[in-house]
Amino acid sequence: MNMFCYQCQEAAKCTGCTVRGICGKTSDVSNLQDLLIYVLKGISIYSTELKKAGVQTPEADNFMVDGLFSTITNVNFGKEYFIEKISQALRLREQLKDQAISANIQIDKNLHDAAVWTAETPEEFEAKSATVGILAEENEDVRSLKSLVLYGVKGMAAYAYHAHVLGFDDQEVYDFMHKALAATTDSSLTADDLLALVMETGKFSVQVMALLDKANTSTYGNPEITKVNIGVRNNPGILISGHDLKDLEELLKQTEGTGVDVYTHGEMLPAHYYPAFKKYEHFAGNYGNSWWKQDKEFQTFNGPILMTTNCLVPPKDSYKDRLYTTGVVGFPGVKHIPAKEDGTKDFSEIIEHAKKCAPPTEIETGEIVGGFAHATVLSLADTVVEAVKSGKIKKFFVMAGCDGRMKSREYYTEFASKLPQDTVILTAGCAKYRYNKLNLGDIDGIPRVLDAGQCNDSYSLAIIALKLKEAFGLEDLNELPIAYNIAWYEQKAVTVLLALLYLGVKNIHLGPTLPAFLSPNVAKVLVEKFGIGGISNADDDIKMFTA
Ligand code: FSO
Ligand code: SF4
Repeated sequence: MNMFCYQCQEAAKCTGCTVRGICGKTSDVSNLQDLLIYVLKGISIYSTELKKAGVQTPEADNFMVDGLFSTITNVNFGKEYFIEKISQALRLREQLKDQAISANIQIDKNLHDAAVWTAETPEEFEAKSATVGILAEENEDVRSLKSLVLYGVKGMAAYAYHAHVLGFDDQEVYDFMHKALAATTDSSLTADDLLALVMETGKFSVQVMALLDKANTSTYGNPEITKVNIGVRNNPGILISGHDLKDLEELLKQTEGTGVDVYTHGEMLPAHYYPAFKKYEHFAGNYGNSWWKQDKEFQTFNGPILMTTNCLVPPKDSYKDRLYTTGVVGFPGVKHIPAKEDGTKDFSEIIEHAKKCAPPTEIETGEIVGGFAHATVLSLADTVVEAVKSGKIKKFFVMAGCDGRMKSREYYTEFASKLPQDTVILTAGCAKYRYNKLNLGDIDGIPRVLDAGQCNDSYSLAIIALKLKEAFGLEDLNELPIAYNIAWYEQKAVTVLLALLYLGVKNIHLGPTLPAFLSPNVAKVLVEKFGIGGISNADDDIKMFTA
């Protein structure tokens, strides 16, 4: 075994990637990611102690967020990147240790190795990296619970990162993330303690999603119902993908008046719903589909592509020289646009590059409709409640989450198209591309697919459910006519799942496969306590959900 990673839905054989990632991550990078997480745990041990003594650690907070985010699936594939990050992490950890000593904080003599191990050379890093992955935890249930916490915290880091770049921070969230990382080094914790920590991760997942929602809506306005063009224009264009709205804002400003259009790809589609971006004439539309189709769609786009976050796929030579990364994203040999001292970015190189390229090749035409985040849906609440009371809407299906390349995900297209006409799909995340072009019609003007936005906006779906509970005067969320059939892929989906569990949502179905990191015992607890289930086939599942 060269590596071990089982953090995403595409884990090899539904157990884990051991030679090379299905995602394209090499074994040395996978191991170095494990080592970075390991040193981050050491940082969190000191940071948590400092915080207990009333000393805040802002540098460690930001470093932890960036570090965790960079290890999420399809974010960063760079060996050099992780070697540099580990060096920085070791230096930061020593600074925190010195800070703790000078603040007279009593440091445990038997500190975990993550807080004391040190090295300097890449060779030493590589040697250590092969020993610190998740398999170092021998008990499979403990390993499973710690994985749930770690992956939940990784997803939280992505949300916290996006909020932070917009100037929104929540100290409680950072404190919890450190506490959770430090706790995963504590061998005295029982399975019950860890289960409690999993639930607490859900609590702070809700909190960080609320923070990001506030950051996005107070910076860019509440998403509005919007028709997005999926065809192309005749100018050269830049394609922006990933989830970072701040990057998009800067790109739109810098491209204004240059004759270069800006198109969204994948998870950037919902940016069109924000009032702040509608004023840009050259914000041309959405090109293509979800992340895994980028190997074909980046090719036919013809112009440069800016990847702001996941999901990056190892690029093909046919467009690699047109690909740019920014933020925590990276791939060896791909040009990276760093942030300047003041946090802004200079995209002029991409803009000049675009001017030399042909306009995008048209791959489809038409429009898709979205913008049904909580403010819009709640403004339609009376119509929605009336439609439910009159029986025109029998059931809502939350089909949020991620898309992926597995053939078994065709299930979601079939499921959506076979759902009875008196049902409405609530979606968010790139999972929507499996059914957002099916023209499923509407019910009294309410589209049958309501897109709340990015996976980051799944929070909206929780708010909608909570408000509907209120509107119907119900005691329990689970009495609502809402079923949850969620497609997952990477670690942000774990965060969303834990948030829903924390809010008390039961009977969530997860697919296309259950996480490889759920041990049989942990899966049993999730089934018994929360009614978590998998999927079978579209016909039987529709019968089961509508029974
Ligand atoms: Fe998709 Fe990728 Fe948004 Fe994920 S683009 S899969 S959950 O990283 O982030 O929905
Ligand atoms: Fe495998 Fe997923 Fe890990 Fe990549 S992120 S190595 S595909 S489990």
